[in-house]
Amino acid sequence: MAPITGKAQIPGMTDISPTGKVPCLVDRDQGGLAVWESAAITEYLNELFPECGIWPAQMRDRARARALVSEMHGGFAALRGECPMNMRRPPATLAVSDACRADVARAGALFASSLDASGGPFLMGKFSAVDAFYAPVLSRILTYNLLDSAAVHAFSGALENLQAWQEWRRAALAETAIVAADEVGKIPQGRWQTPGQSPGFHLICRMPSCRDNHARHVRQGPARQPRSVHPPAIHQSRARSSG
Ligand SMILES: N[C@@H](CCC(=O)N[C@@H](CS)C(=O)NCC(=O)O)C(=O)O
Repeated sequence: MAPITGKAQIPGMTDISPTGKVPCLVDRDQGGLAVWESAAITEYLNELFPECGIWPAQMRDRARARALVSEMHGGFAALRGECPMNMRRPPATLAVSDACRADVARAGALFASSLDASGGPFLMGKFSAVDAFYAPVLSRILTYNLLDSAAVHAFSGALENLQAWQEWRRAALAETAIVAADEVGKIPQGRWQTPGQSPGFHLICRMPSCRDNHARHVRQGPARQPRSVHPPAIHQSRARSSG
């Protein structure tokens, strides 16, 4: 496991992944071909293993699956910005913005409509790329107690039964590095922020991936309830449990 500290901080990282980010697949069978960006990796794996059902078999289902994956890839900005995936965080409610609540409502609705349409247990019936893309969304919903619905329970039940999910979770729990910027909602005394609690100060996160949060905290000013609290900028190694 290599700690991710941003492309400026890991010597050689951009030699592997041009953006300095993960995921990046390197195919040694193709002379070390690098494929970065999760959507491109998905298509590459589908070309290599067409029999694996990465996309559904029917054209109509593939169209819907690709739309859902594109929506996830380019959307859910508020949820992703405010609620970093953090499998080690004890589940606890986080006060989030209206935009984040809208993202969660949309995720809940698409879980419900997809499970209804497909009959489950996964979003397109059988496990597919759609589930892989929405697993981090589901993880955030569970970690921050953002939505309790039948569809969330059904989807989490299906994912948690997967060996891949269990291995992912085991690996995340085994990580020892603390990514300070991702410890959202934890106030300095070590207590978790709960709705209605205000730590009474604003901390500015200078991590590169959190510039949006920085702007929002500054704009909100001290009179308003902070949506989330990031510890101060700490230039330490970053280890991601997810994308
Ligand atoms: N659009 C890219 C997003 C890649 C991305 O943002 N990766 C994050 C982890 S989820 C990362 O590597 N961040 C590096 C860092 O924050 O230092 C994709 O879908 O693959």
